[in-house]
Amino acid sequence: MNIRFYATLEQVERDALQGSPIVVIDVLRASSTIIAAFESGADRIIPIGDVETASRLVRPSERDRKLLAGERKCLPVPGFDLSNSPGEFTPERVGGKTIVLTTTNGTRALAASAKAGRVVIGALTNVHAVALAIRGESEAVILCCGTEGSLAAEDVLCGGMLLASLGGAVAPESLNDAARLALIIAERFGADPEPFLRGSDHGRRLAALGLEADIVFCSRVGVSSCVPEARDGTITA
Ligand code: 3SL
Repeated sequence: MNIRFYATLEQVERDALQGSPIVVIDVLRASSTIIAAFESGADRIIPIGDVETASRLVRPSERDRKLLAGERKCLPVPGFDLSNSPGEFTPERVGGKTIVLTTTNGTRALAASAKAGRVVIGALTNVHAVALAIRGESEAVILCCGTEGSLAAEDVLCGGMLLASLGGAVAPESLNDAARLALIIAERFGADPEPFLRGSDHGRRLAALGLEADIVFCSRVGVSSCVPEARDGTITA
């Protein structure tokens, strides 16, 4: 399998991806939250780039079956049902529901991936399941979303762990420098990612806002076999 590895979303937006399967990784927190929602029985997730459009998509009369979720500057959006904390997405809150989700980077990455052949949502929690799901592909793009234009160490770690999990299926000559560094980071920190996530820029930002529980939640490796995929603007499991 040939791999194209992107350490930030901005590089992908320049390259205009078409055709290839793509794994979108936003460990803190959009990808982890999407996986948690499906683990709790959510029916589907509609990713939307901006708060206004998301709000328009859920009429007050639909609020019993359609929820508004997301964040801006890591914080809940006033009037929304849920923020972007994966622990909030319990079976009681989201079971059987449609979730309209808007986040700063994650939903933008999904929009940039719209022309990809297949769009898979990856995080530490489902990293091994994602490797199994894409193993048969002849090529794949690994997109580490980063945060507001900057590299996010936790996404690169997860990308490296995905490469490690793919193992011999990957053509080594296809790996760029970012992928090779990701593999080194995975080897060094993959066995116990929580301290690594806590020390990352975004981890420290979340901790300062009292969101340590989200870091713990998102650090759990391979606890989910759920592999959400986006198609025609909707994510399903
Ligand atoms: O930007 C995003 O998609 C979010 O995951 C960032 S946050 O952790 O929810 O602030």
